[in-house]
Amino acid sequence: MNASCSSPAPRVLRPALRTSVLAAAVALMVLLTSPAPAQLVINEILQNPSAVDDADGEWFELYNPTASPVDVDGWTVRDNDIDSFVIASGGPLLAPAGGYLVLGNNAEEATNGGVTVDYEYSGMALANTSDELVLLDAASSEIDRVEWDDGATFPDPNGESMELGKDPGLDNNVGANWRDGFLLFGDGDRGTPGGPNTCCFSESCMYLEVDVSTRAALRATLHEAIDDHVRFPYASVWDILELADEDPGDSTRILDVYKNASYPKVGGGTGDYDREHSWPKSYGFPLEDGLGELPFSDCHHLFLADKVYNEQGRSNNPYRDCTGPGCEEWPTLFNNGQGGPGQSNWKLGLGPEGTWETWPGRRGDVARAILYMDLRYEGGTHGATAEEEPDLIATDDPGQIAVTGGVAAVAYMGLLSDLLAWHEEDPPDELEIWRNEAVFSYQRNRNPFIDRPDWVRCVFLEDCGVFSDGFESGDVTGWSSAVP
Ligand SMILES: [Ca+2]
Ligand SMILES: [Ca+2]
Ligand SMILES: [Ca+2]
Ligand SMILES: [Ca+2]
Repeated sequence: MNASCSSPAPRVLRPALRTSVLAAAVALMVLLTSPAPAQLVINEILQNPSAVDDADGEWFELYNPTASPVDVDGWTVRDNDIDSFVIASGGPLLAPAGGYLVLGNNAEEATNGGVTVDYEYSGMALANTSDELVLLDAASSEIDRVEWDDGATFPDPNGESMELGKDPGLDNNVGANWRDGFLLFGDGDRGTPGGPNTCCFSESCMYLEVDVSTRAALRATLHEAIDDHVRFPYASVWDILELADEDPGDSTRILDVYKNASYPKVGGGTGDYDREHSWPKSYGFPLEDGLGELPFSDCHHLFLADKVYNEQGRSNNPYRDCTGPGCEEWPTLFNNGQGGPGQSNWKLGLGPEGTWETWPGRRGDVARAILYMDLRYEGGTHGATAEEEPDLIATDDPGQIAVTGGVAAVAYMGLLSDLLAWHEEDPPDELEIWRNEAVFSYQRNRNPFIDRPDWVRCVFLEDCGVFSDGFESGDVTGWSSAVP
């Protein structure tokens, strides 16, 4: 599976280079974008099914990006040599406005791998190496074409479809704009026949289907936008975290979350730092392997942390302001323009009754990580692994926070009010934006509260007034003030 949807890779997105690189990326996107939108787009192709024979399970999906339905009755599909068929549906066959049509070589769901086919064709085989799909309208005008190339630039999967990226206007002649299908369908192959594709290359694409009309709609659609991320086994997340937590001053080093110490990258658990679960794994998902691994290895809440600060300092104390006598100081170092005297972590007690007040420079980071976990995990199952997911809830009630002996269906962390205050006190900066991009490039999902800090007020405080950029009225200009 090609897990990365982010382009270009974040390692070239150092903040100093960000503006010029993003400008180049925008220019590249323009080059990759069709000059005029086609009426229909060849959007997904399963040329090589695994669950059933190719003779039963090949299909391709057409997407209608326009605001009107398109009738494809009488249209022709062919390749560059002899394969060809005319769509003869005995009446209108409509690709709905903003919707999809699936054409397959077998419409019988019991034998075609479990895909719902809108039109069954014959006279066309989709080669697993190199082949073409050419779509002609009833007047024989070419509407769209895709030519795949045996893996040279297009994905070359087996048992997974090829999906065009979801970003609007992507040129489907460019192999790099395609990705392997990811979500399970039917009898176990992967793809999204008849529905939206899964891969977003850009931040704005991630939130295209977010509905900000009500708080409930925002929460539900934001959850959908970040759900079903690409899971990496816990043993493999060192690479992701060493990129995400890279020291901005030195790409051979990492910056730890609690001590603000800079350490040389060592690539896997033998150095001065380890992997901190900002949502402690003992609260809901203590198992490293198999059941419960999904939040366990979710890099949006994992931070590289000084081992002593992680294990003897923070431990599994909930996040909250440390007040009253007895708070123990855990100082920070000055690095990356912050930390040092007067910017300390504070600790009191141990376990669910305990307290860990994260230092001012990173308290917003950990707050947004916990808020992400609350939104990302809502129960149900993962769309690509079928693994059960917990419902994680950020709470203000310390009595709800408890060590769970195994994987819990519902688990709590807090304290919500302090996290919301920390979010306001320490808004996203370059360090955290970098981290979000790095994790996105692997997991295919983002922390929306880094991209859109104002959504926190609506989701968690029921304060859904006018957003600063007017997005709720449909205006996406100036989107994400946090990203240049
Ligand atoms: Ca085939
Ligand atoms: Ca699809
Ligand atoms: Ca911060
Ligand atoms: Ca939840």
